[in-house]
Amino acid sequence: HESLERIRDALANDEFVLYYQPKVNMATGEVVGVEALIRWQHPERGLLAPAAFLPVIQQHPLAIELGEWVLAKALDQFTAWASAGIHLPVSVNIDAIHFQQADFVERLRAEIARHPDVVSGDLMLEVLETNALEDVAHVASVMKACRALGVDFALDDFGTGYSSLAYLRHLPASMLKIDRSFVRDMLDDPEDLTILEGVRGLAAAFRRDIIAEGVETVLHGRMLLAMGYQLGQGYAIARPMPAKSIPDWLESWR
Ligand code: G
Ligand code: G
Ligand code: NA
Ligand code: MN
Repeated sequence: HESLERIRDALANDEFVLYYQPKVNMATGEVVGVEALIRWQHPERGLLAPAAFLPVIQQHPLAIELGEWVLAKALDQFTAWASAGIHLPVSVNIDAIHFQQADFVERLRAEIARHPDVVSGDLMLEVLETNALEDVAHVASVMKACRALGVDFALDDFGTGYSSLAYLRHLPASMLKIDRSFVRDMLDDPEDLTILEGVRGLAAAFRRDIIAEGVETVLHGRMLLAMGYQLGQGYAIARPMPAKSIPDWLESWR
């Protein structure tokens, strides 16, 4: 693990990069958006995954700074694609510490205003349902204010937290991302299959969209489709890739 100070320097030195992983409608083939995933282009250690540095800053104010960098970068990229005639809604992972930031909604509003191509439905924020959403009423009101800006939320890794059902009940997130652990083992484990079926039913009952992450093989995709999961993300569709690779991927996917 890297130190907090080193991560601060990396932000100042512009060593972070965003990769993008497509999300598709597996029934129609439509590309519904991309998820921005941070990487650290470390001068000595090479390309580092988030697990190597995000845990160090979790719940630290630096996570807010990094989150704002990610948001700005992702919206810049959205705008660059839009200018090239490619409309790709983008989702960004945010640390729950943003909900403790008094001016979060105002700063989000300003960032969106800096990107006039971004309209309602173009930006989604993915929130891990496991970390620090304890004050559900407060988080719900912040989410509501963001939704008024046209920003949607996804509950990430859905089903792994202690309070999944309370979050589903109380948070105005339009999307559930069923955790990839359930998807990974669905072909061998009937209990995971049951969970996938149950969560799909819950999503339908609560009128939320649902996406399966970790779609690693075509067989996973076929099974998911048969179970009523239309949206998917995973290695069988596309790996996370640099922004510059997206146009070629779109071409090959068509
Ligand atoms: O890209 P990878 O699968 O290694 O990501 C691992 C984890 O890191 C995932 O849970 C993902 O949600 C999280 N993650 C990726 N990029 C970001 C980011 O920009 N901000 C935050 N807070 N989490 C991220
Ligand atoms: O949910 P979360 O944001 O943590 O997940 C995003 C991470 O999952 C990305 O960093 C990406 O590298 C990883 N990922 C994406 N698709 C797959 C997949 O099909 N299988 C596995 N094992 N990991 C995946
Ligand atoms: Na995510
Ligand atoms: Mn996830």
